[in-house]
Amino acid sequence: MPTSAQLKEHYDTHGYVIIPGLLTPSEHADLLAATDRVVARTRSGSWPHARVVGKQFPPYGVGDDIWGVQHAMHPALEEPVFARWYAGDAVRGAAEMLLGCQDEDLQMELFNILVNPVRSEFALCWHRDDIKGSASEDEERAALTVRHYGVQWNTALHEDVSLYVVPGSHRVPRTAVQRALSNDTAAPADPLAMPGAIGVKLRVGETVFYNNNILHCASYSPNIPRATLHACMGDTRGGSARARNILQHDLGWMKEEAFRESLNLKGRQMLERLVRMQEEYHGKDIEYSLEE
Ligand SMILES: O=C(O)CCC(=O)C(=O)O
Ligand SMILES: [Fe+2]
Repeated sequence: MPTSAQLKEHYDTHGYVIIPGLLTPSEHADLLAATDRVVARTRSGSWPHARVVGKQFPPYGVGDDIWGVQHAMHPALEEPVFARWYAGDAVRGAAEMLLGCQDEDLQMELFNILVNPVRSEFALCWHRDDIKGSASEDEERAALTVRHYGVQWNTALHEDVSLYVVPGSHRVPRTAVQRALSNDTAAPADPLAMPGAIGVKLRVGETVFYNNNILHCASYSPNIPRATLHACMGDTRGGSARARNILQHDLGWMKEEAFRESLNLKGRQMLERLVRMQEEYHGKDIEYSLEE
């Protein structure tokens, strides 16, 4: 087993790292059972917050097939295992190790679930989450040298072969060939045609943490069951650096008392830091209480 320092070194150098063991067998069973219930609700239309086949970025709209479920921690889903695991020691510990921060810096962010479509294949084009494909080389270079104050991860509840990344691309602008293959519109016929690309294969229970500005894409097949927890967490030392990426998702429900009450102490503290960032970014909504 690599040391923490080796894992962090791999993450910093290559823009991603695979870490096993962030869930116990009983957590895996509980998370998978909760995921199956939530996915069934979403496929039937009773949970409206879906990632819809045909649409890569929010707002996702409506459609007849899905590739993901939004807001796993929403109290209306009544699945507290998601928030308990998210705010638990294993996940927080890994995030703190990669961010080089402490518990008191951690900010709650997004927690979604990625699944296979059931009707047709679907794929995401090559992209960076927080830099547009149309960015010039100089814009790209400038955005990539800004320090990153968050981690994003995929945790596989079934084996997962959907994600592709270009290791090291979180630090350098695209080459001309890479740029031509990441135009934000066409899904790749063959992800491995991208120079430098590798497929990220996760065994059950493994987690890949990746810099969300690494060049990445994903491909989904109705014949390959997928149930992958997809989440991110911030480091408040970055101020509102995370706001643009995080607040594009509709997070009003996270400010409701029912959600706060569903969390343990660590979860509440992380939530309070998110709410504070949201207030600073929008400069309003000051009535929300940050008191315990
Ligand atoms: O399906 C995946 O693993 C990647 C999803 C992704 O890149 C995104 O939602 O921006
Ligand atoms: Fe992405």
